Amino acid sequence: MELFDEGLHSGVNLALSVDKVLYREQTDLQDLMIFENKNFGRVMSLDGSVQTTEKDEFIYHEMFVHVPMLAHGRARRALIIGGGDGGAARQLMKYSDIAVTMVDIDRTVVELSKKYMPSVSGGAFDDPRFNLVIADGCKFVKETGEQWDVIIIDSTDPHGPGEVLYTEEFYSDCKSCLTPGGVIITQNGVPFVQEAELRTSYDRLGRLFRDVSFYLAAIPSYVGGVMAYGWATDDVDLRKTGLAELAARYMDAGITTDYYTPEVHQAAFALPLHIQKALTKEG
Ligand code: AG3
Repeated sequence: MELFDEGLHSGVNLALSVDKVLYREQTDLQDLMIFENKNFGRVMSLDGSVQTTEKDEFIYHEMFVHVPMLAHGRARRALIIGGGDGGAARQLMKYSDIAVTMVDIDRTVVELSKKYMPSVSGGAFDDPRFNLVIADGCKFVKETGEQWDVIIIDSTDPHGPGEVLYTEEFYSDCKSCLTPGGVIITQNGVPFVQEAELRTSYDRLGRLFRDVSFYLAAIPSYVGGVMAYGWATDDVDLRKTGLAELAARYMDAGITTDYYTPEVHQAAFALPLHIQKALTKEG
């Protein structure tokens, strides 16, 4: 039996059985593979790291999208950087009054996800409220004069092509693309095995925004424990949005979810002590 052996983190590997290879190619930009696994369904990997699986993508994408959307409460424009599988876009489309721009560097990822994992994007790519831009996200945020209420940085880990999406310059350019009171969410890895990356993001975002924190969710196919989403905004009240208010907004939005609840939203911001300590540790 063929094994997919992730090796993203040194010293701990995720091994998945490859029940069937559906696609494998070195694109101009990255090494892309789609295969079937009996627990996760179809799995997409880029440069040897799991990006999305059919079975657990809802956890990752619901928490990426509904936490900022419902904390913000009046977001009408959302920007996704990366996110080529369309999972974040699908969650955003659950809001009736939304316009979404997604900027991904690799058109192949978008096309293959649509073909082999259609449930992930769930028609979002064909929605009139969705606008796809194939471009370098760094360049895009530097040059666009437009602004968004919620910016979701759905990137790969900070190695290879994704690394630039973790720099202070990029975060600062994103900040210029935020409407007042807007919020940026980042994919920040699994703190237990990527503690240094957590701290780096905390420092970089902390120099730019009044309120910087993280929230957590366990994504079964991201090995090593819970993963952290970065949270950055100048509106210090957003993170404190109360449970009753979140519940009212969730009801009003009329969306359905399988992981997200207002209670999970609030609880996700409670950081275990070892993570809090990691954030204040000296460089
Ligand atoms: N975004 C997250 C990739 C994380 C990979 N990390 C890992 N395997 N531990 C990819 C795009 C999902 N929409």
